[in-house]
Amino acid sequence: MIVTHLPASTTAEAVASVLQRDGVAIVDQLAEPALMDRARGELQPFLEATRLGPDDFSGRHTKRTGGLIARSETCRELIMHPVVVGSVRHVLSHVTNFQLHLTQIIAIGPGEVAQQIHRDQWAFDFFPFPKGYEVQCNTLWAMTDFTAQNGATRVVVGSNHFDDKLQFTIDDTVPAEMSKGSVLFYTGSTYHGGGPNDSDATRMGINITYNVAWLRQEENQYLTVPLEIARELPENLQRLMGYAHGAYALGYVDDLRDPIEVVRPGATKTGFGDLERARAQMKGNRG
Ligand SMILES: O=C(O)CCC(=O)C(=O)O
Ligand SMILES: [Fe+2]
Repeated sequence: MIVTHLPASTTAEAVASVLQRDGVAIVDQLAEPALMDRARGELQPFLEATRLGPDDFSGRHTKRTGGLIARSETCRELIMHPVVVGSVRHVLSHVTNFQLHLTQIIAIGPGEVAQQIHRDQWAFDFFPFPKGYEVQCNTLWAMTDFTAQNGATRVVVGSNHFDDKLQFTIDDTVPAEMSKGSVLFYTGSTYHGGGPNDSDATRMGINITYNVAWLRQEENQYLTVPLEIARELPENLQRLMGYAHGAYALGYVDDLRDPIEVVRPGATKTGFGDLERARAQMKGNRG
């Protein structure tokens, strides 16, 4: 059981095809290490102000700092990275639209123990989605190197094909080791968990996840990113945050208006026409 590594020159199709097979893939060095340092610099004050996790699942030696769109311009680049968005589009191509699910630094401190092995899609109240129906596609960017010793994410390769609600121990997993600037992809159905940190330094990752737009987001983007900031963002990022229809009738504003109009007045004439364009575009991109 090994995690497949792809080079930074990979295509979204290649990532999606490994994800279809294994539920997990790493793209090496997709970002320059300097970009990860820049993100870290922007986020340092927020990290320092973050409290340790309140329970075993969050991790009592782990800090989780969110709101990355508002707090870090560099993270916006990671969120919109074409290889990532392209891969997500493939993995979630069975739905009308997808959206940003959460943005969070996960800083696993020395002494942290292994997190319970889980599927991220259990967040949806443990709904038993049909096998093969992915509702989530996740990324975890390495802000430091990820090693077996410092808490690299533990994964069960191929577990996207397994039954639901299984229990695993760390011995059933392998560490997703990667260098700073690399990114781990894993689907919502893939069993995984944060690794134990037996080193004396903090393992830092940026977790950016995407889900089908007919489900609720983990991080509430509308309330996390102040409207003054949301209004200034690029249109494709606004749409990804959720200022878009989730499906034909989902998420409209008052008189069937497209939510994009709230942050970008005049962006569309009619809500549904825009959705049709988005659909056609998605089909074209898939083609
Ligand atoms: O930080 C990690 O390596 C993974 C954490 C995780 O899986 C989670 O919090 O859901
Ligand atoms: Fe997880």
